[in-house]
Amino acid sequence: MKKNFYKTFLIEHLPSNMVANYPMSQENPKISVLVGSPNDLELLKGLKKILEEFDIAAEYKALSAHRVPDLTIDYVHKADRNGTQVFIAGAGMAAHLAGTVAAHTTKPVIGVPIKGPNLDGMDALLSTVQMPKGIPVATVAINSFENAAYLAIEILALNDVGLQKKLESYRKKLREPYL
Ligand code: AIR
Repeated sequence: MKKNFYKTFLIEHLPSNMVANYPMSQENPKISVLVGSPNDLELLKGLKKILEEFDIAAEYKALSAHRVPDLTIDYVHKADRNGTQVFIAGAGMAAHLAGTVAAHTTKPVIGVPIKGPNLDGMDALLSTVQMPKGIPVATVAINSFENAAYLAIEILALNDVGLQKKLESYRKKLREPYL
């Protein structure tokens, strides 16, 4: 109770970059994963499994940059303040979700273009990857939420030796079929 009061006090009174550096309890998500539609949520199975294997707390939300822009922006601000270190944003078609997230946080944003019904995902790929200079979105392959998860883990591992070790043993396993 005391701890929560202290945390709420910090969130309300300190600049967000300072709050983000305050060591949050385990239940605070390190990674926020957004998709543009509830229909996209099923694509997150592989990503969820990877984050669980690496024991990383994450939060999952369906939010559309076009249909609920206000809720999307509110969520990004809150997640940023609550300690999210990396955002992953996946959307299909005219995919502006990752760019919108990036506009409202200085944390790294990983974009995942989702394959839609018409252009084989090229529409979302180009909408996500072609950010004008100044505000980047690190874009992974079409539907590749798994690579988004690994990239997010690599970013977190910059400040986490335990996570770095886990990544190294995962990479060793990848080598096995070639030896
Ligand atoms: N979308 C929804 N709002 C903005 C975008 N870009 C995307 C979703 C989904 C596709 O549009 O990410 O991949 C179709 O959404 P729905 O809800 O019609 O299935």
